[in-house]
Amino acid sequence: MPDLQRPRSDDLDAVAARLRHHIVTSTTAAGSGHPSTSLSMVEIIAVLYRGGVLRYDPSDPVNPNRDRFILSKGHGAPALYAVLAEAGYLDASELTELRKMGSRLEGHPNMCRVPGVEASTGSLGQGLSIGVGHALGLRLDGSDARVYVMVGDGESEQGQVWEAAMFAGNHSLSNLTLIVDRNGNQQTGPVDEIQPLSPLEDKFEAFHWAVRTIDGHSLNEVQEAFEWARSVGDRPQVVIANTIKGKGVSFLEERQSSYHGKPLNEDQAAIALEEIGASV
Ligand SMILES: Cc1ncc(C[n+]2csc(CCOP(=O)(O)OP(=O)(O)O)c2C)c(N)n1
Ligand SMILES: [Mg+2]
Repeated sequence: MPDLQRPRSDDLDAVAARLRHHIVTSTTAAGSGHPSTSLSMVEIIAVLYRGGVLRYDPSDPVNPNRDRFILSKGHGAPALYAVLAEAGYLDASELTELRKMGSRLEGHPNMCRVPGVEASTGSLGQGLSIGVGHALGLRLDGSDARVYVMVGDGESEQGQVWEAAMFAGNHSLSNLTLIVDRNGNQQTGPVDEIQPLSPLEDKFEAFHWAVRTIDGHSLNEVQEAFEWARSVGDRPQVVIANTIKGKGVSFLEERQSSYHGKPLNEDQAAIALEEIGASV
């Protein structure tokens, strides 16, 4: 079997801008969905899929040697669909079918309908457990494929996340990388006011994980973090990515804690697209 490629774009800034464009247009066309959630994860998925991190082939989506990306915070589906289009799994013209009756681009990702979706998520808290299963299975198979899971910070209040983290640490699952999209906000307000996670680094270290904290909007820092993760070798790694909910759209950034799950109307979307400035 030929080696899988790690696709790489020359212009990740342009990739990120296109992802933001599609996040806004798809959720506005749907009249529902989670644009601010999706905007906070853009640089991370841009680097994963187009920055030479994940090995994959859109013409062979279940190749056993592929690296896996599991979006545990499944309400970020508009971002996942946008990057799957960027990666060649979907046609970008389909993105505005999001959440329409009969569309396979459901509000939360459905692995039975969309190629490239590794897990059906949306009920928060489950993705890391699924990733642990993949990582353990790949190790048993002697595969060098890697598993990447993204969780939200509000999601990380759930007990199942910590059960999976404890298991991964105890079993030294070095082929597993967790990304925490630490945008500081959950559905009803700031994480620090509802159920603080701090000191998050210490908690993962206590569970035998290697830990790195970065600016999740710096393409360089994201890229370096994934290089670091691959080099760790003896334990699972967590990249704690400090992000901004709604990043790239000024009026979402200003009201991070009150814009969860709200699409932009047509006028707002026009302003947002101007700020994003993508050429699509
Ligand atoms: C088990 C479960 N409980 C509640 C919800 C409803 N819900 C959807 S998004 C969300 C907040 C998630 O916050 P966070 O993980 O920080 O994600 P963000 O949108 O900030 O990226 C909640 C509570 C859900 N989807 N699943
Ligand atoms: Mg959050």
